[in-house]
Amino acid sequence: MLGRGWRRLTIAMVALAWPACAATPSPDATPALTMPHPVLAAGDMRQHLDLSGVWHYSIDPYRTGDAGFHGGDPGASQRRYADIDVAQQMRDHPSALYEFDMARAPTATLPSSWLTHSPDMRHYQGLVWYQRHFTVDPKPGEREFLRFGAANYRAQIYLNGKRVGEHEGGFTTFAFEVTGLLRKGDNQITVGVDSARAPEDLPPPVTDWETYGGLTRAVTLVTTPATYVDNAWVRLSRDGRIAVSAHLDGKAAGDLPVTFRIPALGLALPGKTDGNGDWSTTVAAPAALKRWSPDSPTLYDVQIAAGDDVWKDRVGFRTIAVRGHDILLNGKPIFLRGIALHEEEFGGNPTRAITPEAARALLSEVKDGLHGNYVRLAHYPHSEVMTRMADKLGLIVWSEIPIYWMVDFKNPEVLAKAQHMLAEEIERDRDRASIIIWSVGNETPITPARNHFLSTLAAEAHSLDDSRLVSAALLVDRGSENGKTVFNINDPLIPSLDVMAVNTYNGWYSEDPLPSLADFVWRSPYDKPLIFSELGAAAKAGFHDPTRSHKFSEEFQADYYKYTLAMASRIPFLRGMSPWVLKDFRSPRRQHPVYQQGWNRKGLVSPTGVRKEAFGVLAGYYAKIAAEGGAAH
Ligand code: GCB
Repeated sequence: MLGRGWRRLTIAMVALAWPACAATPSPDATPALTMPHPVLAAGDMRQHLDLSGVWHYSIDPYRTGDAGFHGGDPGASQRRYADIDVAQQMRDHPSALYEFDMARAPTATLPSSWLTHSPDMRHYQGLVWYQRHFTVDPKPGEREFLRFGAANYRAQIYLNGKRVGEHEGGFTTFAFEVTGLLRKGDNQITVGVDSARAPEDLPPPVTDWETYGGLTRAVTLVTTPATYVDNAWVRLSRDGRIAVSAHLDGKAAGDLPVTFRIPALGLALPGKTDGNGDWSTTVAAPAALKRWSPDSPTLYDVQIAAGDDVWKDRVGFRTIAVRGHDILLNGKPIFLRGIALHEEEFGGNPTRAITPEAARALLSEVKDGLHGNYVRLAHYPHSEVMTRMADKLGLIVWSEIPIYWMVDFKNPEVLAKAQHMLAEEIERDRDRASIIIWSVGNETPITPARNHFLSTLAAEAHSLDDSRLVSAALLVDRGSENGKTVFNINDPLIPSLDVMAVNTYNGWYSEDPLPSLADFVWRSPYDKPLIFSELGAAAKAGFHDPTRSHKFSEEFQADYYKYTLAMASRIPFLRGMSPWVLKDFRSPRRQHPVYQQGWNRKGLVSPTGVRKEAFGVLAGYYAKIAAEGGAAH
C-alpha cells in the first residue's frame, strides 16, 4: 500500500523537476527509495532537539541573498547563510564589505509568524532570513534530520553554510537528512522563508485569510538509528482488521525482522520487510480493542521495532464509511456537529503559533462550548499539534489542502504541486483517527480543467488512503420552481467524491429575507451524504441592534443561524455541518473601518473568545441533536 502511493508520487515529482529537494545523503545512509524527502512519520514523537526559541532575522525585500543585481549568484556581501563571523571578518579585513550581520540582526522567538516580530513587520510579505546556532554531538551510526513543521510559503535551508534543500507549500511538514553535515559542537542553521505567492501557487495570492509568513511551526533536529522506520501507517481497515504498513530506510532495511506491538492489548505481530524495506500485515482486531469515537476517544501506544529502531505513535482505531445518505462511524450513523476554524490562536494579535494550550483552547470551545463532535480545519493542513489534540479530545476532523478559488487548473505543474501537497498532508496525518475526510478543493469554478484537476486529486487521495472519505466544498445552482427557491447539487465532480459538501451564505451575501430561508429546497440526483461545509454571517462582538435587522449586529447573526438551521433541519440527506467560523480571524480583504478592521467577523466568538449571541443558537441546536442520540438532526 505505501509503496504503491510512493511510486506514483515519484512520477509527479519527476515531472515537477525539483532538483534541490533531495537531502545531501550521508556516506553510509541509503538514499530514500522513492520520496524526494524523508517522511519521518510521527517525527514529533522521535528523539529530537527542539530548535524553537530565539533566532536572528533579516528582511530581504529585494532577495539580494538569492541573486545578484544582474541575476546569477548573490555577492559575498549579501549571503546571509554564509558560515562566517561577519564582525570578526570586518575586523580582520577592514576593506571587506558585508551588508548583513545575522549575529547582530534583531531577534524573534520562533515558531511564530514574522507579522508579530515588530510593528513594521505587520504587513511585510516577501523573503526573510532566519538564523540560529545550536550545539550537538553527533554519534557514529546515527542519522540526523532537520524537520520543519511548516514554513510559509517557500523555504531554503542551509546548514553550516551548505545548502540542504528547499521546500514549497506553507502548511505541510517536511524534513531533510543532514547526517554528515553536522559538526560536533557549534552548528549554524539558516532558513530563508518567502511568503510571496504567484498565481501558480497553492493557495494563489487572493484568499480570505492572513498570510502568516514565516516559520510558524517547530523546527527540530531528529535523530534515528542508521536504519529506521521512515513511514508507518496503523489503522482499522474497513473490514474491521488492524492493518499496519511500514517502510524502512537504511542499509539494513531489506529482509529485516520487524515486530508491531500494542502493549496495552498484549498484541505483538512479528514479520519481515521485503527487499525494498516495505512490510505490511493485518490481524483481526482483538476483542478488547476499544474503538475511537468523540464520546470515547481511546488512543493506544503503538510501536514498530525494527533492528535498532523503535517507531512509536499514539493512535485510535475506528472505521468510517458512507452508506446511501449516511456517514457511518464504527458502523453507526452519525451527524457531524461541527464548526470550521483557521489555524489562528485566541488573542488580539495572533501569530499562528499553535501550542498544545492554544489548540486545546480552540477545540474545547467546540467540544464543551458548542457540544460539537467535528471540526473543519480550514483551508490547509493544520499543525500536527492540532490534529493530535483532536485525537485526544475526541473531535472528528475534515482536513484539506489549499486548492482555493482561482487555482491555475490548466497548468500540469500546479497539479503536480497539489499532488505533492496532498501526499505530504496524508503521510503526516494518516495515523490520526480523528481525521475522516480529505478535502481536495474549496469553491472552485466548474470547468473541464478544474474537473480533471480535482478528480485526479480525489483519486490520489483514495489511492494513498483507502480508509477515509474524500470530499470538496462545491458550488451549487440556484433556481426557482413554482415560486420556491431550489438549490440543485449537481457538480460534475460528485462521482469522484464520497461526501458532497456545500458552502451556503443565503441572507448574508444575498438579500434573501432571513425568514424565507426555511422554505428553500435542496436537491441532488446523487445518493450521497451532504455536509454544509460553511454557512455564516458576520457580527462585531458587542454591536447590538434591537431591530435585529442590521448586518454586523449580534442579533442579525443570531437570526441568520436560527433561520439557516431551520432550513438545514429540513434537508433529508444532510449529515453534518461546519458553520463558518468558530473565531473571528484576520483577513486583509475585510476592511470595513467600523465592523471589520482587517478581521473576518463571522466568528461565533471574538478574537479574544467573547461569545456572540449566535454561539448560543448553534450550541442549543447541537445539544438537542446530541441529547437525541446524535444520529440525525
Ligand atoms: C467562503 C470561503 C471562506 C471565506 C468565507 C467568507 O466561502 O470558503 O474562506 O472566509 O466564505 O467569509 O466569505
